[in-house]
Amino acid sequence: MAPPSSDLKLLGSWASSYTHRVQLALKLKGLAFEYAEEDLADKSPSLLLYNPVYEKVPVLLHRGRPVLESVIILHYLDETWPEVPLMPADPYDRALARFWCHFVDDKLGPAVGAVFASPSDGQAAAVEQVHENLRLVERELREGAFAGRRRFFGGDKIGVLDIVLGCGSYWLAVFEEVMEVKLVDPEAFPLFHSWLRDFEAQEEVKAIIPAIDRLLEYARGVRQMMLGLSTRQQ
Ligand SMILES: N[C@@H](CCC(=O)N[C@@H](CS)C(=O)NCC(=O)O)C(=O)O
Repeated sequence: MAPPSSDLKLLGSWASSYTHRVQLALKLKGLAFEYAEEDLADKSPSLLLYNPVYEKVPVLLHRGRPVLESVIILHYLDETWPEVPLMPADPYDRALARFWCHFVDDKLGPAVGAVFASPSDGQAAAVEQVHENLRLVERELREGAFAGRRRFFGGDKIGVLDIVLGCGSYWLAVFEEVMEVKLVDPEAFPLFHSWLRDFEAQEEVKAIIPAIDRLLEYARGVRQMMLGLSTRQQ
């Protein structure tokens, strides 16, 4: 049963893919929630109170108690409201989903972030790191753990790994444009590419991901700031 909206409150940031993970999970589960936009340059007392360790969004408050870290929040939601499951039923499939969620945050995400932060002379190496990680995903989809999977990693419906891998993957297209690089060549990564297009076409996902123009403007601003900082440091 969906809780009354006062039960769930999300502290988030509009451009944060970690926040989008939680928003998407809440939407897929049909859970009403209150949303508070955080200014990450001027964090609210609530954010500092509820996440004093990392001081980061997202923070989910359930009846006033904070749940922290996007993937932990997804698991919490799944355990508390299991009616629309995000985790696979089989323990081995659950272990796989957890492992690849970890891979997204531990390897793929940082590699994508490094492209965005790279100076022009380090860009090619940073792009190669992303390709190396995408090759790993493509191989799993073609002949590894996810060969023969149904439409999504979660089966016919979006699951936890779709959420974790998919929320953030739209930054690939944003960084391609801002940095003038090719990150997801459909010919090199056909299975990943078609999975991503399918994920992004889902109504629930379209409702969460901000407009590309807004993301582009934001990314260009951050890139300018980074370039300004790096020239000042020279
Ligand atoms: N591992 C965290 C990462 C969250 C994260 O990096 N949040 C960023 C926004 S995208 C943030 O709050 N940054 C503020 C800061 O670093 O001061 C999660 O999965 O929730």
